Amino acid sequence: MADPGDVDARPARTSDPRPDARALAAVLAASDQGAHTCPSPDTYPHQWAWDSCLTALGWATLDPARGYAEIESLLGAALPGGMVPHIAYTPARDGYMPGPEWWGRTGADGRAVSGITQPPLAGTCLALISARHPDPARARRLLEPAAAWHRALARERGADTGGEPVLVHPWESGRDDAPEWDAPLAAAPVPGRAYVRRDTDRIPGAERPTDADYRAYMGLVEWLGAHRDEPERARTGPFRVLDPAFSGILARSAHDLAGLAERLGDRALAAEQRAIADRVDAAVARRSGPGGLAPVLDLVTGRPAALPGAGLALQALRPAVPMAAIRRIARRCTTGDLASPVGVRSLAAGVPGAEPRRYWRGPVWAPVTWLAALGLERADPAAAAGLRARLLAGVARHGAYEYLSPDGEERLGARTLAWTAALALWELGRASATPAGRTRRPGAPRPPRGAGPPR
Ligand code: 2M8
Repeated sequence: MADPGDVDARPARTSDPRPDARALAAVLAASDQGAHTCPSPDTYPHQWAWDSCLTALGWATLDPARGYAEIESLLGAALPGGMVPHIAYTPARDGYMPGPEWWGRTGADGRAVSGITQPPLAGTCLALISARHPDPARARRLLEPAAAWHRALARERGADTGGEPVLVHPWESGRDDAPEWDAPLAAAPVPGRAYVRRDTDRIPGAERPTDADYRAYMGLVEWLGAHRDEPERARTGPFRVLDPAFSGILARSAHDLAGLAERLGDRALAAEQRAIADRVDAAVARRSGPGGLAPVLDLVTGRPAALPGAGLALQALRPAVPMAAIRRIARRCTTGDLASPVGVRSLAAGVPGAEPRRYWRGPVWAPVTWLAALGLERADPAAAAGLRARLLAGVARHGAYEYLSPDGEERLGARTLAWTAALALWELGRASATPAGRTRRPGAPRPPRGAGPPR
C-alpha cells in the first residue's frame, strides 16, 4: 500500500537491470529530515539506528558531507552510558506506536528516544564511508561515540556472557518477528496499558507481525520502560537472548572501527576496540558448533534455537568466523535454501512455519542481502558480487520496497525504504570508487585485493 509522499524508484524501462540512480536519490530526498533520514515517511517517521547507518552509505554516494551528518545525528542521540537507541523520535511526528511516552527517555542531543538498541553498524559504515570519501577530521570526531556504543554493549549487556550482549527485546535484533523469537517471547508479560497498532494502518496485516506478537512486544516495552538499568535487564529481563548475528555485527563494527582509528592515529581507541571485537568474537566461537556457527540462545530457558535464516547468513560478518563456514553460508545464500533471485531469504525455504509474505518470516530484505555480501567478501568474492547483483536486480524491477517475496515476484511492506535505496546507490557507486576514495580512470589497473581499507 502506498505511503503518500513516497517516490516510485522503479526504472523507466522494466527491461533495465540497473535501478535508476535519480529515482533512488528521490527516495532518500523524500525521507530526508535535514540531518537524519526516516526509513519511510509515514510508516517509520523517526530515525532508526541500523537503518541510519546503512542509509548514510547512500547519502555518502550522493554527497559525502550528508553521509557523515547522518551518522553524526544518530550517535548524537546516545543514551547515558553510550548505547545508541533503536529510535530517535522526529519532533512533532506521530502516527507510530510505540511513541516516546512509552519509554520516557531523552538522548544526549535532547531528542526523545527509545530505551533499547539495534545492531551496531556505525563502526563498519563509518569505515566504509571514510575509505571511499575520506574526511579525517570528521571521522575522528565520530570515533569516540561509535566506540562508546560498542563499549556499553559489551560491558553492560555482556558482563556475564563473555562480552556477548544480551538482547532484551526482539526489536534489538532488527529481525523483529523472526521465528527464533517465538519461544523466548512466550515469557513476555501482558501489557497493562492499552495501545492501538498503527503499522497496519498502511500495510496489510498479512505482511506484518501478528497481534499476538505485538502484544508481547508491547508487554516488553512496558517492562523495559520501568527497568532502565542495563546489567539488571540483562540478568533478570523476561526476554533475554544471545543472537550470534547481533554479536557478529558488534564484533565486526568494533574491528572495523579499530582499523579506522589506527589509520587516523588513535592507537589507544584502536587497541580498546580490537579487544572488544576479540572478546565478543571469542565468546561466540566458544559456543559455536563444529561448523563454526552458533545458535540463538534463550537465556531464560537455556534452550538453543537454530533456525536457518537471515540470522545465519549474517554470522558471516563475525571477523573470526572460519573461512569454511563463510563458504558454506555463501553456497546456501546463492544456490541453497537461503537463495532467491532477489537476495537472501529471511527464513530458509521449506522450514515449517515459513511465511513468504510476512515480514521477517520469509521475505527478502535488502539490508540482509547486502550485509551477507559484505561478510562473504573475504572468502568468496564471486558469491558476494552475485548477491549484490541480485539486490540491484530486485530494486531495478520493484523499486526501493521494504521487502520482496522470496520468488522475487511480489513487493511487500512499505512502498519505499531508505536503506533499500541507499544500498542500491552505494552499489551503483562501487564501479567508480577506489579504496583511496578517488575515481579510477576507465582502463586503469585495479588496486590489489585486500591492500586497502574496506570498500
Ligand atoms: C522494523 O522495526 C520496527 C520496530 O523497530 C517496526 O516494525 O515498527 C524492522 O524491520 C527494523 O529492523 C527496522 O529497523 C525498522 C525501520 O525500518 O522497522
